[in-house]
Amino acid sequence: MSDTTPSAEMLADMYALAVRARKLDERCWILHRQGKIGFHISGMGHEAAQVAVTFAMRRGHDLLHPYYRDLAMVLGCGMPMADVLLGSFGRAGDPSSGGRQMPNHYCYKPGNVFSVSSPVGTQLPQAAGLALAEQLRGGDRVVVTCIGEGSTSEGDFHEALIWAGVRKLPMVVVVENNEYAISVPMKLQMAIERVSDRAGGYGVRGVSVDGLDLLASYQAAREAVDLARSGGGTTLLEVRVARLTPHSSDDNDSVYRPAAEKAALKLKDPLPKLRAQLIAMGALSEVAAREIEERALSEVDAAHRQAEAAPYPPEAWALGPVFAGEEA
Ligand SMILES: Cc1ncc(C[n+]2csc(CCOP(=O)(O)OP(=O)(O)O)c2C)c(N)n1
Ligand SMILES: [Mg+2]
Repeated sequence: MSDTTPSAEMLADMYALAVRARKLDERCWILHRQGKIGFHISGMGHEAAQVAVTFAMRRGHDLLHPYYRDLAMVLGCGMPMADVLLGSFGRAGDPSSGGRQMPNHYCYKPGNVFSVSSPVGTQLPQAAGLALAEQLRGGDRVVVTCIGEGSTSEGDFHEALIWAGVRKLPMVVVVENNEYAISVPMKLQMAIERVSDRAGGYGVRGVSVDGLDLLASYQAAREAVDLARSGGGTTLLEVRVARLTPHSSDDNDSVYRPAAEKAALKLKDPLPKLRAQLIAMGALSEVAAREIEERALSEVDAAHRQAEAAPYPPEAWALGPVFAGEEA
């Protein structure tokens, strides 16, 4: 057993984070179908990998530049559920944008979570810039940034990875490979089997791991974060996950995803597997698991009530402020 093996207490905390993300995610789909929120994009199927990466970070110290599926990561970095839902409901108190961004464009300054931008891939050069700044300052913070496999075809990815390799930046680039970019399957996105095979071309370390397996993902993420902190440079960490939902609330995946493939997705859900694994290991009892699940649901209910009752932004906010210092 390596010294990075999580304790039973930490495993229970990891399960709790995965469950909190799942319950909130499920509530958002319900709210969307009820016509109460305008949009939702899901992290379902990505949670084990996201929890693993979050726990590998020094949360509140390291920096996270996430993408739209990273619900478990932003919750793990301290973003309250109510803040997430204030964004979903487009309310004035939304910390990401005062209710003017699309939902799931997370930002949480107290947890060092940088703002998600809609054009995919833009977080990569921004994260490389943060990592370069940290390196120049002589700090020990690691920058973790996440991206879907489809978005690694963007020039932004290429440019960021070049910098990462040349400057040995203290960064981990997590590629959440769910094998689809909206409707485009992986074999039409790239002519390689593993996204991590791209790493060598930039002079960075490339690792692929089963992102449905929390323990394997945690070991891989810890190695990558520790290496980055100790001056060993960037790792491109590919976590092989499953997109359990359509691309977003506004997508119909039945038109491009074979029915048999969709049916098989249930078997890929990382949460029941994690639950059974932790109980078998003795890290969780059935009662403790149920308590975690009930607590998460109560937290979602409270956040839901709070966000739905919150006021909308004033009309004038629609015209500003967009830039710092600008008045509405
Ligand atoms: C520059 C840019 N091009 C296209 C889009 C539209 N778009 C939004 S998400 C997405 C798919 C991204 O797929 P992937 O990177 O695999 O992430 P996933 O959604 O599968 O997690 C696309 C094409 C966009 N937002 N930005
Ligand atoms: Mg994808």
